[in-house]
Amino acid sequence: LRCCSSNGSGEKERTLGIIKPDGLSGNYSDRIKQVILESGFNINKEMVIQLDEENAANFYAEHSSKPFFTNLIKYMTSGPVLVMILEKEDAVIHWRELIGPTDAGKAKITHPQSLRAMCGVDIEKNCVHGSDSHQSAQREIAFFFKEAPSAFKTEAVRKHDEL
Ligand code: IDP
Repeated sequence: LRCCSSNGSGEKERTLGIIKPDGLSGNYSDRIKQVILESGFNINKEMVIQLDEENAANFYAEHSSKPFFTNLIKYMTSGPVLVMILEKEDAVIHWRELIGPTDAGKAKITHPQSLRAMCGVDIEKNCVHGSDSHQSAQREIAFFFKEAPSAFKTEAVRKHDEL
């Protein structure tokens, strides 16, 4: 976890948010989206997709040598995810603040208002993802929405806006 770098410019920025399989299957999407909109983000695009092992491994390539990698891939492919482009001034840092710390169990104590405290369980099953820097956001948005969206098993795409 590298958290959080902001470009500090006060200009609109885009970040990538994901409601992970436990968040979707736990029916948290509507509550999460409500918090997103109430916090002043625009949801530019969203899609529900089922990641396969290759997709998930590529997305989390930076963690490929970590002991939790295999379980992380199982978790992220255990059901559909909802991927969103979120836009706001300094979106990266604001979205990281909203989701809270990686360990949802700890978040319940230290950041009880955070999304991970609301819908996550532990350090793995933390129900939401947020890009950790402006550079990561650009890579992750391209990963899902620009380069090869056809590489994903897309269940539903809703375009709110053009990129
Ligand atoms: P982040 O999602 O808060 O940026 P990262 O360190 O980038 O956290 O880890 C990516 C994801 O891998 C986490 O959101 C979580 O699902 C999982 N993860 C991170 N650390 C651990 C761990 O120590 N054990 C099990 N899973 C982990």
